[in-house]
Amino acid sequence: MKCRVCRGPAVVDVRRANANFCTEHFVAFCTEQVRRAIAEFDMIQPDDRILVAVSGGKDSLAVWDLLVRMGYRADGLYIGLGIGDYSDVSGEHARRFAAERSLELIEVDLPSQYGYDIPTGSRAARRTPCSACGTSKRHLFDAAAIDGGYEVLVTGHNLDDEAAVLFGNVLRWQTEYLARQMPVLAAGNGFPRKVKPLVRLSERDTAAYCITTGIDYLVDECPMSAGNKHLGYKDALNDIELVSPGAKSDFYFSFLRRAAALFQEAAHAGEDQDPIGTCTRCGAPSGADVCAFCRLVDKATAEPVHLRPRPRDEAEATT
Ligand code: Q46
Ligand code: ZN
Ligand code: ZN
Repeated sequence: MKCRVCRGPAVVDVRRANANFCTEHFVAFCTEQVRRAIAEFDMIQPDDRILVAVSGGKDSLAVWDLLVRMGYRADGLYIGLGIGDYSDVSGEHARRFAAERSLELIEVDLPSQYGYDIPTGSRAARRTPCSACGTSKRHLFDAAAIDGGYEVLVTGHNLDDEAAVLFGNVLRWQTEYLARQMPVLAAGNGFPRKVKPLVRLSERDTAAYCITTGIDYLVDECPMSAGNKHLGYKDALNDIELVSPGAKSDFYFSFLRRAAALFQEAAHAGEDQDPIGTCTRCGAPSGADVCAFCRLVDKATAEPVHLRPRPRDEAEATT
Protein backbone atom coordinates (compact mmCIF):
# COMPACT_ATOMS: atom_id res chain seq x y z
CA MET A 1 0.00 0.00 0.00
CA LYS A 2 1.62 3.24 -1.17
CA CYS A 3 0.80 6.86 -0.43
CA ARG A 4 -1.03 8.46 -3.36
CA VAL A 5 1.05 11.60 -3.01
CA CYS A 6 4.65 10.58 -2.21
CA ARG A 7 4.58 6.82 -3.06
CA GLY A 8 6.06 6.10 0.39
CA PRO A 9 4.51 3.46 2.69
CA ALA A 10 0.84 4.28 3.36
CA VAL A 11 -0.76 3.95 6.81
CA VAL A 12 -4.38 4.90 6.07
CA ASP A 13 -6.74 4.03 3.24
CA VAL A 14 -9.70 6.21 2.31
CA ARG A 15 -11.93 3.98 0.25
CA ARG A 16 -14.41 6.59 -0.91
CA ALA A 17 -11.50 8.61 -2.34
CA ASN A 18 -9.88 5.41 -3.66
CA ALA A 19 -6.62 6.55 -2.04
CA ASN A 20 -3.99 5.56 0.52
CA PHE A 21 -1.86 8.03 2.45
CA CYS A 22 1.24 8.20 4.64
CA THR A 23 0.78 10.10 7.92
CA GLU A 24 1.98 13.42 6.53
CA HIS A 25 -0.29 13.29 3.49
CA PHE A 26 -3.24 11.94 5.44
CA VAL A 27 -3.02 15.00 7.71
CA ALA A 28 -2.82 17.13 4.56
CA PHE A 29 -5.88 15.30 3.16
CA CYS A 30 -7.90 15.92 6.37
CA THR A 31 -6.81 19.55 6.48
CA GLU A 32 -7.85 20.02 2.86
CA GLN A 33 -11.29 18.47 3.53
CA VAL A 34 -11.85 20.87 6.43
CA ARG A 35 -10.59 23.83 4.39
CA ARG A 36 -12.99 22.94 1.57
CA ALA A 37 -15.95 22.53 3.94
CA ILE A 38 -15.22 25.91 5.54
CA ALA A 39 -14.87 27.58 2.12
CA GLU A 40 -17.83 25.88 0.42
CA PHE A 41 -20.29 26.71 3.18
CA ASP A 42 -18.68 30.00 4.25
CA MET A 43 -18.37 28.70 7.80
CA ILE A 44 -15.63 30.77 9.47
CA GLN A 45 -13.85 34.05 8.80
CA PRO A 46 -10.10 34.21 9.49
CA ASP A 47 -10.48 36.61 12.45
CA ASP A 48 -13.43 34.84 14.08
CA ARG A 49 -13.09 33.76 17.70
CA ILE A 50 -14.19 30.13 17.72
CA LEU A 51 -15.62 28.05 20.53
CA VAL A 52 -15.31 24.28 19.97
CA ALA A 53 -17.74 21.97 21.80
CA VAL A 54 -15.37 19.33 23.18
CA SER A 55 -16.41 15.92 24.52
CA GLY A 56 -12.99 14.25 24.80
CA GLY A 57 -13.88 11.94 21.88
CA LYS A 58 -12.12 11.67 18.52
CA ASP A 59 -14.27 14.06 16.51
CA SER A 60 -14.22 17.08 18.81
CA LEU A 61 -10.50 16.76 19.56
CA ALA A 62 -9.71 16.25 15.86
CA VAL A 63 -11.65 19.34 14.78
CA TRP A 64 -10.10 21.45 17.53
CA ASP A 65 -6.62 20.24 16.54
CA LEU A 66 -7.22 20.84 12.83
CA LEU A 67 -8.56 24.36 13.35
CA VAL A 68 -5.63 25.33 15.57
CA ARG A 69 -3.13 23.87 13.06
CA MET A 70 -4.86 25.89 10.34
CA GLY A 71 -4.24 29.07 12.32
CA TYR A 72 -7.71 29.74 13.71
CA ARG A 73 -8.23 31.14 17.21
CA ALA A 74 -10.20 28.35 18.89
CA ASP A 75 -11.03 27.77 22.55
CA GLY A 76 -12.76 24.63 23.85
CA LEU A 77 -15.88 24.13 25.94
CA TYR A 78 -16.33 20.94 27.93
CA ILE A 79 -19.60 20.09 29.68
CA GLY A 80 -19.52 17.61 32.56
CA LEU A 81 -22.73 15.61 32.12
CA GLY A 82 -22.43 13.53 35.27
CA ILE A 83 -22.55 10.21 33.38
CA GLY A 84 -20.43 8.27 35.90
CA ASP A 85 -16.94 7.13 34.90
CA TYR A 86 -17.61 8.05 31.28
CA SER A 87 -17.81 11.74 32.18
CA ASP A 88 -14.82 11.57 34.53
CA VAL A 89 -12.61 10.01 31.86
CA SER A 90 -13.90 12.19 29.00
CA GLY A 91 -13.12 15.30 31.06
CA GLU A 92 -9.59 14.06 31.67
CA HIS A 93 -9.02 13.60 27.93
CA ALA A 94 -10.32 17.08 27.13
CA ARG A 95 -8.22 18.71 29.88
CA ARG A 96 -5.05 16.84 28.91
CA PHE A 97 -5.46 17.75 25.23
CA ALA A 98 -5.88 21.44 26.09
CA ALA A 99 -3.05 21.50 28.64
CA GLU A 100 -0.55 19.82 26.29
CA ARG A 101 -1.22 22.46 23.64
CA SER A 102 -1.67 25.44 25.99
CA LEU A 103 -5.23 25.91 24.74
CA GLU A 104 -8.05 27.52 26.69
CA LEU A 105 -10.70 25.05 27.91
CA ILE A 106 -13.88 26.44 29.47
CA GLU A 107 -15.70 23.97 31.72
CA VAL A 108 -19.34 23.75 32.77
CA ASP A 109 -20.41 21.07 35.22
CA LEU A 110 -24.09 20.06 35.23
CA PRO A 111 -24.18 18.35 38.66
CA SER A 112 -22.35 21.04 40.63
CA GLN A 113 -23.63 24.09 38.75
CA TYR A 114 -27.18 23.05 37.86
CA GLY A 115 -27.94 20.36 40.42
CA TYR A 116 -28.60 17.35 38.19
CA ASP A 117 -26.85 14.79 36.03
CA ILE A 118 -28.10 13.28 32.77
CA PRO A 119 -29.19 9.87 34.16
CA THR A 120 -31.30 11.32 37.00
CA GLY A 121 -32.41 14.33 34.96
CA SER A 122 -33.73 12.17 32.14
CA ARG A 123 -35.60 9.90 34.56
CA ALA A 124 -37.15 12.83 36.42
CA ALA A 125 -38.20 14.54 33.20
CA ARG A 126 -39.38 11.21 31.69
CA ARG A 127 -37.24 11.74 28.61
CA THR A 128 -34.62 9.58 26.96
CA PRO A 129 -31.09 10.35 28.19
CA CYS A 130 -30.06 11.66 24.77
CA SER A 131 -33.07 13.99 24.62
CA ALA A 132 -32.35 15.49 28.06
CA CYS A 133 -28.66 15.59 27.21
CA GLY A 134 -29.28 17.31 23.86
CA THR A 135 -31.44 20.01 25.44
CA SER A 136 -28.81 20.62 28.14
CA LYS A 137 -25.85 20.71 25.77
CA ARG A 138 -27.54 22.93 23.16
CA HIS A 139 -28.49 25.47 25.80
CA LEU A 140 -25.11 25.52 27.52
CA PHE A 141 -23.12 25.62 24.25
CA ASP A 142 -25.23 28.51 22.94
CA ALA A 143 -25.04 30.42 26.22
CA ALA A 144 -21.27 29.99 26.54
CA ALA A 145 -20.71 31.15 22.95
CA ILE A 146 -22.93 34.23 23.33
CA ASP A 147 -21.66 35.14 26.82
CA GLY A 148 -18.03 34.64 25.79
CA GLY A 149 -18.38 36.85 22.71
CA TYR A 150 -17.45 34.05 20.28
CA GLU A 151 -18.44 34.57 16.64
CA VAL A 152 -18.90 30.89 15.92
CA LEU A 153 -19.64 27.65 17.73
CA VAL A 154 -18.01 24.56 16.19
CA THR A 155 -19.19 21.00 16.74
CA GLY A 156 -17.42 17.80 15.73
CA HIS A 157 -20.28 16.26 13.70
CA ASN A 158 -18.76 14.22 10.89
CA LEU A 159 -20.06 12.80 7.62
CA ASP A 160 -21.40 9.64 9.31
CA ASP A 161 -23.32 11.70 11.89
CA GLU A 162 -24.87 14.00 9.31
CA ALA A 163 -25.71 11.20 6.86
CA ALA A 164 -27.37 9.23 9.69
CA VAL A 165 -29.48 12.21 10.75
CA LEU A 166 -30.45 12.81 7.12
CA PHE A 167 -31.32 9.14 6.71
CA GLY A 168 -33.63 9.29 9.75
CA ASN A 169 -35.27 12.51 8.58
CA VAL A 170 -35.82 11.14 5.08
CA LEU A 171 -37.22 7.86 6.40
CA ARG A 172 -40.04 9.80 8.02
CA TRP A 173 -39.98 12.82 5.67
CA GLN A 174 -39.56 15.22 8.53
CA THR A 175 -39.57 18.28 6.33
CA GLU A 176 -38.98 20.87 9.09
CA TYR A 177 -35.85 19.05 10.16
CA LEU A 178 -34.71 18.61 6.56
CA ALA A 179 -34.98 22.40 6.17
CA ARG A 180 -32.51 22.87 9.02
CA GLN A 181 -30.07 20.13 8.10
CA MET A 182 -27.20 22.31 6.91
CA PRO A 183 -23.57 22.29 8.10
CA VAL A 184 -24.01 26.00 8.92
CA LEU A 185 -26.76 27.62 10.94
CA ALA A 186 -26.61 31.40 10.80
CA ALA A 187 -26.52 33.50 13.96
CA GLY A 188 -29.75 35.24 14.86
CA ASN A 189 -32.50 35.53 17.41
CA GLY A 190 -29.92 35.37 20.19
CA PHE A 191 -28.34 32.15 18.89
CA PRO A 192 -24.68 31.94 17.84
CA ARG A 193 -23.54 30.85 14.40
CA LYS A 194 -23.06 27.06 14.42
CA VAL A 195 -20.85 25.17 12.02
CA LYS A 196 -19.70 21.59 11.35
CA PRO A 197 -16.28 21.66 9.64
CA LEU A 198 -15.89 17.84 9.69
CA VAL A 199 -18.76 17.07 7.30
CA ARG A 200 -16.32 15.99 4.60
CA LEU A 201 -14.55 13.50 6.92
CA SER A 202 -15.89 10.13 8.06
CA GLU A 203 -15.81 8.70 11.56
CA ARG A 204 -13.04 6.37 10.41
CA ASP A 205 -11.04 9.36 9.12
CA THR A 206 -11.27 11.25 12.41
CA ALA A 207 -10.22 8.16 14.38
CA ALA A 208 -7.28 7.65 12.00
CA TYR A 209 -6.41 11.35 12.28
CA CYS A 210 -6.22 11.09 16.08
CA ILE A 211 -4.19 7.89 15.99
CA THR A 212 -1.71 9.12 13.39
CA THR A 213 -1.21 12.50 15.09
CA GLY A 214 -0.99 11.10 18.63
CA ILE A 215 -4.23 12.55 20.02
CA ASP A 216 -5.27 10.55 23.07
CA TYR A 217 -9.07 10.45 22.80
CA LEU A 218 -11.77 8.62 24.73
CA VAL A 219 -12.56 5.49 22.72
CA ASP A 220 -15.52 4.26 24.79
CA GLU A 221 -19.00 5.15 23.64
CA CYS A 222 -21.32 6.91 26.05
CA PRO A 223 -23.08 4.20 28.11
CA MET A 224 -26.41 6.01 27.65
CA SER A 225 -26.29 5.73 23.86
CA ALA A 226 -27.73 2.18 23.79
CA GLY A 227 -30.93 2.19 21.76
CA ASN A 228 -30.08 5.49 20.07
CA LYS A 229 -31.74 5.28 16.63
CA HIS A 230 -28.89 7.05 14.92
CA LEU A 231 -26.49 4.24 15.73
CA GLY A 232 -28.79 1.89 13.79
CA TYR A 233 -28.93 4.31 10.87
CA LYS A 234 -25.13 4.52 10.87
CA ASP A 235 -24.90 0.72 10.71
CA ALA A 236 -27.35 0.62 7.80
CA LEU A 237 -25.38 3.27 5.90
CA ASN A 238 -22.11 1.44 6.61
CA ASP A 239 -23.59 -1.71 5.04
CA ILE A 240 -24.53 0.31 1.96
CA GLU A 241 -21.07 1.93 1.86
CA LEU A 242 -19.44 -1.52 1.83
CA VAL A 243 -21.14 -2.49 -1.41
CA SER A 244 -21.06 1.01 -2.85
CA PRO A 245 -18.09 3.07 -1.65
CA GLY A 246 -18.87 6.78 -1.73
CA ALA A 247 -22.64 6.28 -1.40
CA LYS A 248 -22.78 7.92 2.04
CA SER A 249 -21.00 11.03 0.86
CA ASP A 250 -23.14 11.22 -2.31
CA PHE A 251 -26.33 10.79 -0.26
CA TYR A 252 -25.45 13.70 2.03
CA PHE A 253 -23.82 16.13 -0.37
CA SER A 254 -26.33 15.55 -3.16
CA PHE A 255 -29.05 16.40 -0.65
CA LEU A 256 -27.26 19.63 0.29
CA ARG A 257 -26.67 20.64 -3.33
CA ARG A 258 -29.93 19.55 -4.92
CA ALA A 259 -32.66 19.37 -2.32
CA ALA A 260 -31.92 21.28 0.89
CA ALA A 261 -32.91 24.66 -0.56
CA LEU A 262 -36.32 23.32 -1.59
CA PHE A 263 -37.10 22.29 1.99
CA GLN A 264 -35.87 25.64 3.30
CA GLU A 265 -38.10 27.56 0.88
CA ALA A 266 -41.10 25.42 1.77
CA ALA A 267 -40.45 25.84 5.50
CA HIS A 268 -40.21 29.63 5.27
CA ALA A 269 -42.96 30.21 2.70
CA GLY A 270 -45.43 32.79 4.02
CA GLU A 271 -43.59 33.15 7.32
CA ASP A 272 -42.87 36.55 8.76
CA GLN A 273 -39.74 35.36 10.55
CA ASP A 274 -40.70 37.29 13.69
CA PRO A 275 -37.98 37.34 16.32
CA ILE A 276 -38.70 34.91 19.11
CA GLY A 277 -38.85 36.04 22.73
CA THR A 278 -36.58 35.33 25.64
CA CYS A 279 -36.88 33.01 28.62
CA THR A 280 -38.13 34.91 31.68
CA ARG A 281 -35.75 32.89 33.89
CA CYS A 282 -32.42 32.79 32.09
CA GLY A 283 -32.79 35.23 29.20
CA ALA A 284 -32.04 32.62 26.53
CA PRO A 285 -33.98 32.86 23.26
CA SER A 286 -37.23 30.95 23.63
CA GLY A 287 -40.64 30.69 22.00
CA ALA A 288 -42.20 30.01 25.41
CA ASP A 289 -42.11 32.05 28.64
CA VAL A 290 -39.73 29.54 30.20
CA CYS A 291 -37.19 27.85 27.90
CA ALA A 292 -36.85 24.09 27.45
CA PHE A 293 -33.63 24.04 29.47
CA CYS A 294 -35.10 25.84 32.51
CA ARG A 295 -38.13 23.52 32.39
CA LEU A 296 -35.77 20.54 32.34
CA VAL A 297 -33.76 21.92 35.28
CA ASP A 298 -37.03 22.39 37.22
CA LYS A 299 -38.08 18.80 36.68
CA ALA A 300 -34.61 17.35 37.16
CA THR A 301 -34.02 19.11 40.46
CA ALA A 302 -37.52 18.76 41.93
CA GLU A 303 -37.59 16.14 44.64
CA PRO A 304 -39.48 13.22 43.07
CA VAL A 305 -42.58 12.38 45.12
CA HIS A 306 -41.94 8.62 45.05
CA LEU A 307 -38.39 9.09 46.27
CA ARG A 308 -39.28 11.25 49.28
CA PRO A 309 -38.28 9.40 52.43
CA ARG A 310 -41.23 7.88 54.26
CA PRO A 311 -41.52 8.86 57.95
CA ARG A 312 -39.96 5.54 58.96
CA ASP A 313 -36.98 6.09 56.61
CA GLU A 314 -36.48 9.56 58.05
CA ALA A 315 -36.49 8.16 61.56
CA GLU A 316 -33.95 5.54 60.52
CA ALA A 317 -31.81 8.10 58.77
CA THR A 318 -31.57 10.35 61.83
CA THR A 319 -30.69 7.64 64.29
S1 Q46 B 1 -23.45 12.07 25.52
FE1 Q46 B 1 -25.54 12.66 25.73
FE2 Q46 B 1 -24.43 11.60 23.57
FE3 Q46 B 1 -24.52 10.17 25.86
S2 Q46 B 1 -26.49 10.86 26.64
FE4 Q46 B 1 -26.77 10.60 24.44
S3 Q46 B 1 -26.41 12.65 23.67
S4 Q46 B 1 -25.02 9.41 23.82
S5 Q46 B 1 -23.38 12.51 21.93
ZN1 ZN C 1 2.89 10.55 1.46
ZN1 ZN D 1 -34.34 29.54 30.45
